[in-house]
Amino acid sequence: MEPSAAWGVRWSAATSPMAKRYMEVANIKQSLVCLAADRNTMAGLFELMEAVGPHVAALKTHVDLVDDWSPEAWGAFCKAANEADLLIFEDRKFADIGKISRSQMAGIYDIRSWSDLVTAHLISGPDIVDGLQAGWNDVGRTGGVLLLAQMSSRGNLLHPDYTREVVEKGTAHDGVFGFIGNGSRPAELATLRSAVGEGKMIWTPGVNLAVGDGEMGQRYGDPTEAVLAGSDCIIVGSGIHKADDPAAAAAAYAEASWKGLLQRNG
Ligand code: S5P
Repeated sequence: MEPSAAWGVRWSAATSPMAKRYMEVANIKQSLVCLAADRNTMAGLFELMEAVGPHVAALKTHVDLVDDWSPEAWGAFCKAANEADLLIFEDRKFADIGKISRSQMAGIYDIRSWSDLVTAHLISGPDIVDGLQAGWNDVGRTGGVLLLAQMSSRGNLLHPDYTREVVEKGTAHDGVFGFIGNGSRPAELATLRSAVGEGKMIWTPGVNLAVGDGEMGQRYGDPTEAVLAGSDCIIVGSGIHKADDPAAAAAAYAEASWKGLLQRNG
């Protein structure tokens, strides 16, 4: 199937090269799954990626939770991710002023040199997006920012008025790839999608085939319902990496997400 047929209006409306790249990979793998690779050893990360790479379209990392991190091991990990056709998304949740965010793209982890996408809060104002873009620009690379418009955790402070302002500012900025929405609440997600329109991505954590409450205030909704409500990518962590058979779990999430996309555009 052509990506334009699978993605419908999103294919023509979301014109950023990174969005097109994601939609193409998702189409080839028939998977709208981003693996939240929340393992804290390099060996665990390699093992996970090897098992689930064919079933997922992107890889989300938290570079600062790895116990035995080294630049060499991380370089090899990112190379393997690129070879598995995965966009690399560092979920750093930047929140500082523009110039500091730019500097934080460098430092020991040098996020600007290997990430394709990063998350940011817009709490400090829109210059953070320019700061992050300057970070990629400093090493001759391009990337996209996912702004947190909603969160999946209970009691979070991203209230509807805040969400509305994030969407207003984010949709107008070329450096913004899209938004993080709350995958655990399809109704909230549908509201977010109508505010965002068709031109930007919405990626959603808080998704699990076992709907309900997770650890420490996490909440989970159904993957297919999230896609039907307007999500373009389901971010799945423990549903895959804590499964007895991560490859089979990843395939099940891929199928649930792909079914949702075909139904949404059918
Ligand atoms: O609102 C949010 C935003 C994010 S990016 N809620 C989240 O859970 N996340 C991330 O998604 C979180 O940092 C974690 O890496 C992943 C969810 O993991 P799971 O194990 O609950 O599926």
